[in-house]
Amino acid sequence: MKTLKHLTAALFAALTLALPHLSAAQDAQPLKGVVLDDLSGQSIPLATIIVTGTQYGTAADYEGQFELVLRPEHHMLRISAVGYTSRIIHITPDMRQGEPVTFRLEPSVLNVDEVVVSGDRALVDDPSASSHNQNATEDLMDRIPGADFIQRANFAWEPVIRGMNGGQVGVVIDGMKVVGACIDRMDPTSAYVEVENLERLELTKGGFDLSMGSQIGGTVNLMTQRPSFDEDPFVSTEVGFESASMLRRGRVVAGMAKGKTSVRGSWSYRVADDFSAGGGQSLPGSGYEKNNYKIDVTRILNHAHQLTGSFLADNAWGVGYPVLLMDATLAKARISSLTHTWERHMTDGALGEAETRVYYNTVNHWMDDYQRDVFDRPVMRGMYMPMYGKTETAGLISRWGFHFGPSRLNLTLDAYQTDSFGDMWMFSVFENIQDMYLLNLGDIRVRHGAVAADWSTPLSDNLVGRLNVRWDLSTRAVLNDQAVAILQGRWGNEDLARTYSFGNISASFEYALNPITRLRLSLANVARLPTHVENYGHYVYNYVDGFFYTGNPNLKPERSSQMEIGIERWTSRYGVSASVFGNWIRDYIVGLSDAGLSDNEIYRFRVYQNASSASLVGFEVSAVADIARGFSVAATSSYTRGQNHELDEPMFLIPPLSAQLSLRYDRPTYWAEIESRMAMPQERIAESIAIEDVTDGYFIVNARGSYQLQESTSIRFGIDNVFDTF
Ligand SMILES: [Cu+2]
Repeated sequence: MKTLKHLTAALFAALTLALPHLSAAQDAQPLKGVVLDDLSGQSIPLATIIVTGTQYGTAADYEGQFELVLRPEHHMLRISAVGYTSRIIHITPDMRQGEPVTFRLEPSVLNVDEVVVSGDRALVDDPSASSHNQNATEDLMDRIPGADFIQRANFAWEPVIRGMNGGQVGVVIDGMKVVGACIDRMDPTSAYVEVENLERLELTKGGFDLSMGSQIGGTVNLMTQRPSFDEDPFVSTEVGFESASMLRRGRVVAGMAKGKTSVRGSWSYRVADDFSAGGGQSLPGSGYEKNNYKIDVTRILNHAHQLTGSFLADNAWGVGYPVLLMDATLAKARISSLTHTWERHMTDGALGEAETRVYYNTVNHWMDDYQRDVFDRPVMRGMYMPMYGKTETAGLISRWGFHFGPSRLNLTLDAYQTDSFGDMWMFSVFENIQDMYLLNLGDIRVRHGAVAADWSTPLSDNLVGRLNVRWDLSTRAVLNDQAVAILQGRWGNEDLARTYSFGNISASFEYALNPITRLRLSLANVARLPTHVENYGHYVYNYVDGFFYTGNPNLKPERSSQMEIGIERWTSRYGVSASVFGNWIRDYIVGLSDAGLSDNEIYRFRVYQNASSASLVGFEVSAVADIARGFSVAATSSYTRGQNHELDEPMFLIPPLSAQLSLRYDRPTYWAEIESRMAMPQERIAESIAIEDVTDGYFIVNARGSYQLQESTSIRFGIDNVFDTF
């Protein structure tokens, strides 16, 4: 019985079928190429070359050379390498005649973690590359040192980057803002995207990249798949099972191209029961059910112009949130966009590429506690509280890339408007207590416009500089009269509308000590805006501290000065990368007790305020080495220490020191991996601002493998948490 329980806590398997596979061989002409550093002219070893939208590709050798067999028609290749900005390049027939073509990549200067979803064998040399169990979008970020999650349920985890979360971290989908509709943050933006929707994920730690938004903690950009013109009509299916929550899932992806039009569609479904946390302990009420579909149509207008229409729908229902007072009955997102891309071929002219996207999305969220025992809980006893939330966002994001000799300038225009609404009922189970209606977010309208410039240029033979500047203008107002009356009751009869205007700047320098070793220094002075809930929320229950929160229209933006020093060294046998960072936050937005309202045992109130300051310091280190033919070992570790100076105590929700170590064996048709993950106990806890507990450390072992049964069928399997540790 013990053994059976042990196994049911851990097994997973997935079977992928792809029919028919990419037939590259017909009338094939090989493309010969060499990948070089745009600034130094040195070859870049082990770059990855993938036909966009497919799993088909190759890797360059240590001299940067590669050969790829391609069909005669249209081709878009994505070339990427660790430490460089990926490039998508249009391959024309004349590039395939004879001489190797030179492809140049620019050093990213910033520390960007890129996780490629398709062609998962490609980036094995990057220790954070995710080639394992891709059940959900979270799995793609799981191995990146410095990235953690707040897990309130069995899915829809909220990303935490270097101890920063919520409004401090920007999560966008293809650069688009999608604002969660749950005031309890059950629905981070990443919850609305499934793995089969994605081509890759880019994660930047800290406030150094300002092209996606002004934030102080980091950016996650979920970049979705586009239709490809390089494949025969295809259908790919995958089914998976995971015993820890009896997860059953299925995916279908299909695509075809005809002439100048290409279509790609995907559909997936997942259902899970209660999750077993290890040690035979099941978490009651943690199941969920979800589906997702996406369709994209691309039309080539001429050799340089393309138009893509996209629609994504995501539905999750019956989602149990064991950590919260409530469960989500239904969470729906509808995301649509129209994108125009323009690309000049290779060399001539200053303007290299331009992309403009208009978008519109809605998120609806229903939650309640009808499944909970409301008689026996300390907060809101004897009260059912169904809640509803909705956001509607329309926006435009436009990027322009210019080349001036070896220098490069990217300009971004980012504008959007979001309307948010949230309300709740309180139905008492006792006859003598009246029902109550609460407006948590009374039609909050946020209008936001920003311009950003990103300039990189060589400063000497060995030194590259990158400068990011961004200016944001945001207006926000409460449109619902009832909500205006409530907030004016707390804040006085003044106008509640606010306008924020502020600038951000970051600079990075990368110094090549020698061709394989690079040092990086990044500096930033950036700010993030209060969220609409922090400005105008009313009676918002915060699960972290158990207080009800009132928004504060008078909040100042949270400002951060930060610095990061990094080193990277990549050779043919091993790679090492390490960073240390410091982050000083002023006007740190936290909940402090509300003088305007009195607490009692059941209802305790706080208001968002700017605390004086907080600071975070930490490090990340990762290394990978080829130890023998086919064998490689990878290790990562990260640590963050946060201190709230106003209260002179640790910041809350800071992850402990953690590490991973994995041994991998790779052959052309199969791979196997054994991985250990560990975390130290977290004893630095916030006791006055939150009610945190000391958490224990843990050590778990995972084993995984994949085997290609035939050309178009593969099976992936594994045991997570082999020793079934709680
Ligand atoms: Cu919710």
